[in-house]
Parts: sequence; C-alpha cells; structure tokens
Amino acid sequence: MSKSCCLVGAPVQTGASQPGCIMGPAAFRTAGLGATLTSLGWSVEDRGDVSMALEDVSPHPNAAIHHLAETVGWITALTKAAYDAANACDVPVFMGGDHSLSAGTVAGVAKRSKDHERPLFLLWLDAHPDLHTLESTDSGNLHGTPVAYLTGQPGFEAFPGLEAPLDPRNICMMGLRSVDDAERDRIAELGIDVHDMRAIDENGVKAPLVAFLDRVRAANGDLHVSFDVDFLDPSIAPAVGTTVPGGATFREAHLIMELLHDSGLVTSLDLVELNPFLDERGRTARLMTDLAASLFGRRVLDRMTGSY
Ligand code: B3U
Ligand code: MN
Ligand code: MN
Repeated sequence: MSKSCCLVGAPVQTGASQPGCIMGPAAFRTAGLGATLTSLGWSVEDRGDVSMALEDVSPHPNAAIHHLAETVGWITALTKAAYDAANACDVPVFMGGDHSLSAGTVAGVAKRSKDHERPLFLLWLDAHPDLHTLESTDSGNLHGTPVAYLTGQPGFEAFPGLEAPLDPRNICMMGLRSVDDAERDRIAELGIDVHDMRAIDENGVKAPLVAFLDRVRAANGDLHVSFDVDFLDPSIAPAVGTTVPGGATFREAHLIMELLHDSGLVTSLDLVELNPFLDERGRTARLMTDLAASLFGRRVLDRMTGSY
C-alpha cells in the first residue's frame, strides 16, 4: 500500500510585516505540488485551505504587536486542522502562509504524538530562530514568535493553551543568520541544538543533520520539519519578505531533503513564508516544490547506502 500524504493550505499573512503570503497555498498548487507527490508514488489528498474565525482577544501591553486576534484565531484553527490531518494520513504537508502558522501546525501534530506516546522532534530550517515572546518582540510581527510559544515560554497567555509543549532539546535549527539579542539569550538558556550559517560553512550540513536524525530514531520519535523559504539564499529564492544574505545553497538544501527522505523519519512538514507577490515567474514556488519532492523520494540515482 502506498504511503499517504495530505496537503493543508494555511493562507496566513497576519504574522508578517507585508502582505502576500495569503497566496502561498495557491502558488504551491499552481507549481504542481500535489501531482509531483502523486508521481512519486504517494497517495495525495488535498484537504483545501483552513479558514480562521476571529477570536475575542484584548490588546497586549506591547504596542508593537499587530494582528493578535487574527493570529490567535489561526493558531486555534490550525491546531485542530493539523491534529485531524495527522490522524488522517501518514505525512501532512502544511502550505503557508507566514511562519506564525507553525504555532498551530506543530501544536496539532504534537498533540497527536502525545496520544501515541512518542516524543516530537522539530527541525527548523530558517534564517531566524523565531524565538521571541510577546514581550521581547520589537517588530511586533508574530511570525517571529512560534518557537517560544511551542516550547512553553512565559508570556503567551493571549495564545491558546498548549496541550503538548515541545522539549527544547528536541529542536534542531539550521541556517540561522539573523538573531536578535533576546533570542540569542533564549537559545543558550533552552539548550536548543543550533547550527548557524557559520557552522554550516565550517562543517557542512550532513554531520549535524545525521547526528540529529540519530537522536530522533533512538528516541522512536516523530519528526516535524518546518521549512522557511528564507533558509535559502535570496539569489535562488527571492519570494520572501525577510530576505537575509548568505543563506543555504541549492546543493545544501537538496542534500538535507535527500537525507531526510532516506531517514524515513519525517512525519509532517511546513512549507512557509512563500510570498508569491515577490516571486520571479514562479521560480521560488517551483524550487520549494522541487525540494519537497526530494524529501518525498525523488532521487537522482539509486544508492547502496545504509539508512542514510
Ligand atoms: N527577529 C525579527 C526578524 C524576523 C523573524 N522572523 C522573520 N523575521 N521572518 C523579528 O521581527 O522578530
Ligand atoms: Mn521563520
Ligand atoms: Mn525566517
């Protein structure tokens, strides 16, 4: 029996500073993500786009914060949609949408992992650690906060209560190159496994990723991958509102996807921050779709390797 994946659209843009991510799910569909995964032998169900109901939330004392009620609405809706999707297919793929959506998708799949008494691990591919609390964010853009929320940091009273907070030691971040002071302190305090671009330049991507995957396997864990477009260098992936120079090359990202596939460990995926309004003739949407295809088993040549 073929393995199943389901596509879930999360047209969220209220966590970012500029509009455009609302078009992300449509761009992934236009780039043929569903048909690509079908051609790789997966049975694919497109569950459509999630919709949001505004929540009644009082303003936060941090006046920089914008769209709090919308974000809370999205997190509530996406937590449920992700939990349902994770119960309905082997690997749900969440098509964003800005990165605030991961506060919901990861919360939802974490709840399902908890039902199955499996620890959830999180691979965060991003230029940013997205580790602000509602107090520490200066920009007020809530796509900078999901990892702090998901690890149960204080100050998220306005957000929905978390049923299954993540253990920060089960998080691996790769690609960081824009980190604010409060986030730098929090990384050290929480003991997150971080590989910034300097570390990738010095050590490559394979050794740290394989070490992390070995930990996931040894713990019999589930693995959620959250892939922010800005992990990639802007020269190959221009369709993102927060470009940061010095990102991952196509070859680094491609190898990560192939190693993830070979591991057989990935149980859910976010594709986030695609802003089609900023794209050049669909090239970023197509690149993200191609990279996802590699994670789902597109291969160049057969290899006689071990598990990875
Ligand atoms: N840390 C900054 C920048 C940022 C975070 N995530 C994105 N940008 N995409 C902030 O606004 O919180
Ligand atoms: Mn991000
Ligand atoms: Mn980012």
